[in-house]
Amino acid sequence: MQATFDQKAFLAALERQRQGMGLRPQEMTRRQWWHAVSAALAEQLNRLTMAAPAGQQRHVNYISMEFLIGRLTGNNLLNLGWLDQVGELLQQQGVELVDVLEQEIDPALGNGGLGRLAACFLDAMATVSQPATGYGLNYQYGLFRQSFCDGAQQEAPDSWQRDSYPWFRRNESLAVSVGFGGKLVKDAAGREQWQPAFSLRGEAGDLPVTGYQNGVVQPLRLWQASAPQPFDLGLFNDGEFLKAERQGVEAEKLTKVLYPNDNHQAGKRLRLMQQYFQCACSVADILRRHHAAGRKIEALPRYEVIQLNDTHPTIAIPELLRILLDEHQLEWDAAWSVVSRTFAYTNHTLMPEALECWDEKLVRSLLPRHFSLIKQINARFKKQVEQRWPGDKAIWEKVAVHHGGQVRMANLCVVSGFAVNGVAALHSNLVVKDLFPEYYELWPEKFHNVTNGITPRRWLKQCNPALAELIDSKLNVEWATDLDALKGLEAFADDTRFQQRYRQIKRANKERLAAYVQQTMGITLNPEAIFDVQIKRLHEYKRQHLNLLHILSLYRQIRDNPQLELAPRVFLFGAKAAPGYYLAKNIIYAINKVAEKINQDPLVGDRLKVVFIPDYKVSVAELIVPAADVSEQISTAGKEASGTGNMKLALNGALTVGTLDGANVEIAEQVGSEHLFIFGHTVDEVKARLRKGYKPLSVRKKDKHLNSLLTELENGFFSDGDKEAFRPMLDSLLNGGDPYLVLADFASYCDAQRQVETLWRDPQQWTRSTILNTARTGMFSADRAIRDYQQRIWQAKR
Ligand code: 26W
Repeated sequence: MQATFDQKAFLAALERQRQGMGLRPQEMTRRQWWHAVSAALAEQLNRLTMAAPAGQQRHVNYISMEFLIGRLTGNNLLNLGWLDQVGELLQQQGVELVDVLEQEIDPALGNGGLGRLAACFLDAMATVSQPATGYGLNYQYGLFRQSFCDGAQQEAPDSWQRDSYPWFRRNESLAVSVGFGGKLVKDAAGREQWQPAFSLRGEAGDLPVTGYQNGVVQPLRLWQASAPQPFDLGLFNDGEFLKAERQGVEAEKLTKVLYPNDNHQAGKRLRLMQQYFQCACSVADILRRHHAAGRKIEALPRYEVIQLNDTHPTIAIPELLRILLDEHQLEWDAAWSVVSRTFAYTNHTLMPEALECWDEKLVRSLLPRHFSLIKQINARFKKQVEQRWPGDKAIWEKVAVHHGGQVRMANLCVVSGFAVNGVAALHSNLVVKDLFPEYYELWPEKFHNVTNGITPRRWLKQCNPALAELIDSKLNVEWATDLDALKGLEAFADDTRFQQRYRQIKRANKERLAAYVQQTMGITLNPEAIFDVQIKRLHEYKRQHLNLLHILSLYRQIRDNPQLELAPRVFLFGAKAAPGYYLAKNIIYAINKVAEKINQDPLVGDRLKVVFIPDYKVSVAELIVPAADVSEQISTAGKEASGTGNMKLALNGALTVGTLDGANVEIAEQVGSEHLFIFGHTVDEVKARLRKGYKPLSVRKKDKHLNSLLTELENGFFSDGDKEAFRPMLDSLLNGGDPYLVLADFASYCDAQRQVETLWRDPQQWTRSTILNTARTGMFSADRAIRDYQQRIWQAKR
């Protein structure tokens, strides 16, 4: 049931907002309009807030350190079905809604894929009426803002102004107190009790998650740290004023900033504090709801499931155990039974440097009781392992939760949870075969695959309204909630008029992007060119430098043969590198320096353009995705768990150039391998090649063309004679063993790119393939992913 729009109430609320600003309508800036409209809408939502009906379903508590939600105002209007009405009301006041929506600063409370997935899943859970609460942190600074200075990445803090963000609904009564540090003491009965050294206060700010035109609104509850209130009078009176004051400072720091690392654990104390703070607040909140419903603590798993978005919230496991044992006085077996039926864990990466391990000294000093419980879990598990593999030390060393002075969070999740899943078919197989083979032997029933998905509301209807309308005109179904219905477009793949409309829409989207690039970067793009797009975090395994080598190859060919006929191509990049990831920043620098040279070389003309769009974020993705012709998904096979940009781009009619990695495999299965360009070593071939002793220098030696490209990077041709400019990147490729097989995949990649060029020259066939991509990517709806979670994990009979 769609929520009805109360025009009168909305206008009154808008008027109150305006009066609060003390301005006349014509005096208001567009930013002020955005604020007023959003606040007025938030007020309307608060009045009609309706959770999904509980029924028999377990309530899902989705805990994630990151929610990369993107702008909310436009998305909420779309989901509520109020876009047109609000647009008209504003027009009557001489204000354009699209301009107003552009004013919103992206809430960038995430790094990349994992955070964006969490946002898509909240949207889908509300849409399929899966009762759910998202739990995260309310960072004062989201992911840094990126700019380029002479081609090098510069970072600036992202002050997104959470304190005045109009969508927050703050609720004092939900505040939680969270302890840290201190020591363990024995109570009268000889049980261990935790005496924290100090505590912080967690305040809840809820953002509304709206289902698609079904009246459902559920909270994304973000915790913000503050000093315990009222001011700790006890300490004050004891003369420990300074200590109390220090707590205030710590509190300030705790939720100040999102760690900008993606796929790399730094092991910082403050990060562990963030993790525990978030988990303690969230578990307390879940239990508060459970008790308020008058339910017994032992019944928790019947009503609640806690889904851990990677291992970042793992500490919630010993936290729940602690509460059951120490506060509810349950015996171990009873407490363990509750815990081990409540938690499910999603793995999002196999990269060894991303698997979280915490130094036991850190855990013990910050969370002594939790550390003690982890040791007990470990000791009990050891008995099980000893029974299954008597005397096998090697296996124990692999599967232990606590070993060699480290606490391994992924192992804790697998041992304590009832389900573990990977995020694409290939990835889930590798989770079982390479990461957790012994656990799979012990508990095969715990392991699942749930292929990722994206919300078609934001990633088609909102970002590509013209295509959405074209689809509406052909399909008589609500495809936005039934994305498989896009199959109906297959019938139009060869229809000349439909093809023409599809091409026109792509063309208009490319013009819109070109205007943005012109305005923000002063670079003119030819919308006739192939828009070849690689948008994702910058990481060696994602191989933006492989893309770069291909660009260099085209440039070399043009200079060798100035008459060369090339389909004009614009290479577009969008990517942030973690500030401490030196090599990744060097790759950005290299792409920018090459871009400079190529873009100003008159010999090149319109044939090549290279553009690194600064400050890539959700709102920029919404511009790029509908404008892409080619989608670069070129990770080393086995390294990209799933990818979700690949899905967004395919759905919007870009053709994939990709390795057989992550969800690319399933995209190829769905759309048919003749409608994308697969290249490169497969997972097994990668393994075999590395086993045999891969020598990048011998690849270079055998390939004269590749050699000439590398030489030009080395000799300063692209860097005003600076021969050191790209040293880190070149060193890793040539002297560092090229661990991601960039050189090994180069030839095959160039082959695939030649096929792209060939198909592009046949516009009918190209368009046919793009239409089939849109028609056949329905399974990548986040709604399907959520239903898979329901069937396989959350609501499965045990
Ligand atoms: C502790 C540092 C750290 C930070 C973030 C380690 C790992 C991460 C994330 C798990 C990295 C990440 O975002 N992984 C991506 O998750 C997406 C959603 O499942 C997948 O589509 C991507 O393939 C995967 O790289």
